[in-house]
Amino acid sequence: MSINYSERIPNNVDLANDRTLQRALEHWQPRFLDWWKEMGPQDSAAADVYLRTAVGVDAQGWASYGAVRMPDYRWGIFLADRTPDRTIGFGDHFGEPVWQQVPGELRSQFRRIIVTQGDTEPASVEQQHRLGRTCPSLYDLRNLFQVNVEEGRHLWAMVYLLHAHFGRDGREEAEELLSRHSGDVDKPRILGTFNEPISDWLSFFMFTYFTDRDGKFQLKSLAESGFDPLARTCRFMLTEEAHHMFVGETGVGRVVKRTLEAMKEIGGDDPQAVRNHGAVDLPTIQRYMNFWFTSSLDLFGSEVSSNAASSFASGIKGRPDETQYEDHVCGDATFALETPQGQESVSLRNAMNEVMRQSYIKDCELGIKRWNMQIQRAGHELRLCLPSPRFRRSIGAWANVPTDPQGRPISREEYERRMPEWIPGEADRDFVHSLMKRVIEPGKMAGWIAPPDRGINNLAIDYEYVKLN
Ligand code: BYC
Repeated sequence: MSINYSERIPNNVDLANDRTLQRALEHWQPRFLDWWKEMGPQDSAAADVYLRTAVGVDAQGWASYGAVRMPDYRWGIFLADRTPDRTIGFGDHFGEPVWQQVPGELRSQFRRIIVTQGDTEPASVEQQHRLGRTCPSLYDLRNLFQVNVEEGRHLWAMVYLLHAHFGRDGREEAEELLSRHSGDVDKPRILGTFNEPISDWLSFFMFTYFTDRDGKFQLKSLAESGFDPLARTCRFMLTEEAHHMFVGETGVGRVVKRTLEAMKEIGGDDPQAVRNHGAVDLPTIQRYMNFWFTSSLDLFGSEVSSNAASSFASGIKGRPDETQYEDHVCGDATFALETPQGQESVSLRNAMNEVMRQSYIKDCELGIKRWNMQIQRAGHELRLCLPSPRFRRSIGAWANVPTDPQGRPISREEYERRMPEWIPGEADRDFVHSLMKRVIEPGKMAGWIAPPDRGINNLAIDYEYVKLN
């Protein structure tokens, strides 16, 4: 079904024919807009931004580009088209027809997962609230705003499911999604990473590389769900998510590129000299990577999880790209797990979080390889690398086990003493913050980041992507 933009809430779910649901969502809409005004991107209300808006959900022509005032952005409800005769692809209900309504006995589990997913979307907008004030270019400012409006739309996606399928509980949860706030001591966001401040653009690029990639994997696993409306909404969200990871990968790549240019200009790799030259030294980039990667690893939950086992068994949440596996039931399969106590064999269903985490780590490695190729081509020895998944964990078997970044157990005293070598310390943050100066002349870039290879939608890099008015 095509997207109807003539309605107050654009949608392709035939909202006009469900007046109760339409009224409930129209009641939530002003609250969302108030939240956006207060917590969304600062100083953006008067700006015309070159944004991509969905006009259809098919693979070809879903995106249309044009200048939009962000408060007028048409956040709406878009589900990927239905796959006829779709069946459940995993777990105890393997092969049975998918559900168009939530089965009563799975209601609270589904609600918990949809709320957790929904909570991350506004959380990330809140985390990025102030970044516009220090944007390195108009191109980057536009990308930040694009990411923000799409996270806002992803919130709409989950709120639609809550309103349409969970009655009064769902409506209450939708309200709560706007009343928890990132970093709030009394009402924080649900998952750890979404309460970490993102106060500089290096963190923003790391977040979009590592944390949005968790989004990719979680959405892929929910796109397998037996609850068809959830699967369809996640399939469409994934098309938007890809741009966020592009922002992260190219963002970090451009920082590395500028650093390598600076190293060439000064004829050396001394970190302090690189800093004096106005670029971010490679060891600092590594420390930022360590921080956001380890925090994002926790987002997959515990290695051994009865929640994960029951989500898989009951058809709520599969594995990303479930069709790549041969066994979709995993009734008595086992999984070899490395724990601080040694190797343990656990039921595969219980280890589904770890299966996903391992696929995620492989995916993270691809970008690191590309950044290292840049460093190698520039003739330098240093290589960026992902720390061990045992390092600095707060969730799961390795939580609170002191190890070094290679995953070797060490004493707590050494762990605490050496932490500033491994993740950004105050001096690193102060330095990175000192670089964050707003650049808003079309085509100009801040001195710590290289220009992108190309502009948005084949436009020039010096196109005025944001008219600040
Ligand atoms: N922080 O059995 P366990 C995205 C809680 S990102 C705090 O180990 P389970 C995006 C857990 O909630 C993708 N708490 O794990 C990216 C549970 O608490 P309750 C977001 C944590 O349940 C960038 C308890 O520990 N989507 O889209 O198997 C920008 C025991 O849980 C954490 C999803 O996460 C943590 N890191 O799996 C914008 C998908 N980890 O319920 C957007 C939906 C665990 O006992 N969520 N806990 O009070 C899920 O599938 C699961 O909730 C999790 C955890 C994978 C998160």
